[in-house]
Amino acid sequence: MGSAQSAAEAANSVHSYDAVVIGAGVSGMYQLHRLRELGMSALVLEAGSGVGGTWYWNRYPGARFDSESYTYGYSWSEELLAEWDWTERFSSQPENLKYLEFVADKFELRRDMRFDSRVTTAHYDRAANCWEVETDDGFRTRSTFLITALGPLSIPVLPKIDGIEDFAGPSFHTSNWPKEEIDFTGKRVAVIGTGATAVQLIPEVAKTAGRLSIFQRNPNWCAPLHNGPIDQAEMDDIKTRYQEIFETCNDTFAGFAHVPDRRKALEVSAEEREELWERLWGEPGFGIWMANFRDVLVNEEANALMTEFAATKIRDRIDDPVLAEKLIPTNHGFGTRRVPMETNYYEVYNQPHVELVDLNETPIEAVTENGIRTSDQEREFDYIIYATGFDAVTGGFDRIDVRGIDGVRLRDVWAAGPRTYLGLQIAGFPNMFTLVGPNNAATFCNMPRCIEQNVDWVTEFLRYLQEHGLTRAEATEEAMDAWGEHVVTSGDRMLFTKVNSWFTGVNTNIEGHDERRFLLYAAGLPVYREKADEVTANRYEGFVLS
Ligand code: NA7
Repeated sequence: MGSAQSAAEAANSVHSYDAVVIGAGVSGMYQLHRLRELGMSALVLEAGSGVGGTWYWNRYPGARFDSESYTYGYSWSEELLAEWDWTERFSSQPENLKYLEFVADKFELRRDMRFDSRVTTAHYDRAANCWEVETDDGFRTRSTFLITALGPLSIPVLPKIDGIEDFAGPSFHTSNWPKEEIDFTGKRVAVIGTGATAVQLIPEVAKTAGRLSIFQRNPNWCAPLHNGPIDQAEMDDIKTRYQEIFETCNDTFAGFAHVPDRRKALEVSAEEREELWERLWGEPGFGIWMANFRDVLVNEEANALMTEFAATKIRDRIDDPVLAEKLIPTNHGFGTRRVPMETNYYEVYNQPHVELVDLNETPIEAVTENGIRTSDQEREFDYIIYATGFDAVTGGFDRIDVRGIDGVRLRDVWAAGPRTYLGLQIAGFPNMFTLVGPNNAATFCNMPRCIEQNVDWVTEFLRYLQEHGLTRAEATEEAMDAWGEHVVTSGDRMLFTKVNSWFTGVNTNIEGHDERRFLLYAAGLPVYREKADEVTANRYEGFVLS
């Protein structure tokens, strides 16, 4: 075939839309729904074979919400709220995926979605004012607007360990968990990592595994989830209170239903501290993190007291005192990294078939054909599970060749850390909107609450452009600088900005990710919303529109 002919064929096969959305998770699904309201033609490109994003990929046993289920669902359809019943306070992955599939069916979302389509390139064509997007199977689109809904934790990362590919048995990252059920009965299983994912997974695997070895580099401060069923009477009651529930969430720092205590730990008596902490420790969900005294996450002294309380709780549950100390973090205070929520996590370590391998004492030297070799011995395994986390927040962007005006690469613009305006737009990349982008409140949030804010804001912006006959919107460098400054100054007081974790972009498994970069937004949802609404009220100040 001549090259002229193939070029012509390729050009013919470019599909045109008003907007292309990348990702069919919680954000992409809602964004599509709202684009239709604007009368825009839109297509969602999704790497997976179905909708659901996080809940499509993370199928490991034990995967569930840490948000109360009824605070996680979409709030924008009365009908949907009336029709869907949650069966557990913290719903499990299969039910969450079923919910999102139910939404996709109900609003016929799939007809404007293309699955098994991993986007590889997104280039802005200045002359035509459009985005050209290509997927890994050569499908090409052109659209005026590009909306990324990539998810902040969608790029799983394997550890940098020699010999990973040498292991002869099955091994996988928790986020690439196979669709078929795995029977661990009597099997020798290794889990590497002890973050929020591992803490959900480990008690489930321990139920049937013959031997379970947990490879821990650093322990985390885990708190009890206290999950339980929601019966019909309670669900009926929740339905009458939805409006109030969502209002509460939208008024809190991170979109949860847990309202912070107005007092400071350092200003009350030891008895009053103990009283609140005991109560929150006994209550379901993130209350112990989000409804704590208001100085616990910002003042080191207050944090140290809370940290000691949490340490006592761990010691109480571990039979072997030496082992208990290994499970108590010493490199960060309570709540300064993501608090994993647990169900019988600590009790697992009291069981004879479970072993903690402390990698500070005996580091991993290599994965071998039969198992894992640490500095003291080689253990054989039937399965190796990597619960080693993600290339957080910017990872999804880095995997796509995104180029703006004059072919400038987003990767280069963000080389020293992400720069955005409102976490939603970037100078030099006109008409590209980044839902749950870096430095956006949605990165540290009960996700759907912030996602709805993001999507609604972008939708209203697009409506404004439509109504004013405008087709191009681009943040200015100055607006981006000012936002960056606000992100840093408002985040500075939070203790979690001083700790290495995915919040601060530190990942020893990724080249160049050893310095802290601030990926989140730490002034909270209400401040974020106010700032975003101000921009709207001031006719999109900080953007150049044409
Ligand atoms: P996290 O929270 O990033 O945890 C990853 C875990 O894997 C953590 O314990 C890491 O230890 C460990 N890890 C990473 N690399 C290695 C190597 N090379 N060797 C040993 N151990 C390693 O990811 P999760 O999936 O648990 O949770 C992510 C989010 O998903 C969570 O915050 C929720 O919002 C949902 P480290 O502490 O770095 O020493």
